[in-house]
Amino acid sequence: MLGLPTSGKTTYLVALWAIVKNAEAGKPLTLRGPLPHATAYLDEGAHRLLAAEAVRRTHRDTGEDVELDLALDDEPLVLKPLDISGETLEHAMQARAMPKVVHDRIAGSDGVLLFIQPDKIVRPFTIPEAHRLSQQMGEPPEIDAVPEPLVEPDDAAVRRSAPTAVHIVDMLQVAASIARKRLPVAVIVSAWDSVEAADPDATPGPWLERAMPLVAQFLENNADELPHEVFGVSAQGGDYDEPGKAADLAEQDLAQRVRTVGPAGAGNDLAVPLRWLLQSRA
Ligand SMILES: Nc1nc2c(ncn2[C@@H]2O[C@H](COP(=O)(O)OP(=O)(O)OP(=O)(O)O)[C@@H](O)[C@H]2O)c(=O)[nH]1
Ligand SMILES: [Mg+2]
Repeated sequence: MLGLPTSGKTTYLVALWAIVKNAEAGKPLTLRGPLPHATAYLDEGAHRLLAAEAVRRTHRDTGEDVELDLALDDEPLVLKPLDISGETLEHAMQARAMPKVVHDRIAGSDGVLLFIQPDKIVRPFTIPEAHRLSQQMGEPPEIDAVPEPLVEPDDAAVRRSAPTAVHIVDMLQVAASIARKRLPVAVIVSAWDSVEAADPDATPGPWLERAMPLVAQFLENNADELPHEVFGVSAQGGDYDEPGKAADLAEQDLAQRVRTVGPAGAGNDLAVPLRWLLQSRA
C-alpha cells in the first residue's frame, strides 16, 4: 500500500477487515485461514469505523504488517499489505532512501495499491493563474527586459511545495525501480463520496486525467512496466464532518455503507481493486 499522508490507506484496510471478519460463507471475500497478526490494530480501527469515527493516523515508522488469509471468489488469496504511514514514505522520498522493510515488501510484491485522497491535492498553478494571483495581490506586472538573477534552488523547499502529483510520480518511479519487474498498480481514489458529492456522474479514470494529468500520463506512458486501473473507493461511506452524517452512517451496515466504482460499474464490493490486481499479475 503506497500513498502520501492521510490518503486513506488505513481506512480501506480496516474496512476490508471489518467486512471480511463478519462475512458469511458465499460472500465474494471471506476469511479462510488463521487470524492475522496485528488483529488489535485492525480491530481498533474497525471499532472506530463502525462508530463512524476516523481511524487514527499510522504512527509506526515501519508500518503495520498485516497478513490476511482470505478466499476471494472461492480462490485462496493471501494478502500481505504493509500499512505504512504516509509520513514515513514522504521522508523516504526526500532522503532518497527507503526503509529496508518497505524496500523488501515492494521487491517481493505482485502489485501495489496506490491511494490518492481527492481532498488533499496540492495542484500546480498554471501560468495564467499565477499572473492573475500576482495581479490580485497588487504586484506590478513582470518586466521581462531585466534578466532575473539566478539562485540555486533549495531542494528540500522545492520538494515540500511540489504538487501532489509530482510526489506520486516520484513514488511510482521508485517502486518500479525496486520491483525490477512488471508491477500492476491499482490506483484507489479514496473518499470517492466527496468526488461524487461534487459531481454525481464522475468516473475514476477521467477524474484522474483531469485532477492529476501528470500521474495519468506517467501511468499511460509506462503501461508495460506499470499496468494500471483506477478505482473510486469510499471506505467510510461519507464525510463524518458533514452535519448529521456520522450518526447516520453509524446506523448503517458497513458492508452496505462502503462504495467502489470501477470500470465495470459501481457497487459495494471493496475487493474489486484486489480482483483486478490478481488478474493483472504477471
Ligand atoms: N469522506 C471520506 N473521508 C475518508 C474516507 N476514507 C478516509 N477518509 C478520511 O481521510 C483521512 C485519512 O485517512 P487514513 O485512512 O488515516 O489515511 P492514511 O493514508 O492511512 O494516513 P497515514 O496513516 O497518515 O499515512 C481521515 O481523516 C479519514 O476520515 C472516505 O471513504 N470518505
Ligand atoms: Mg494510516
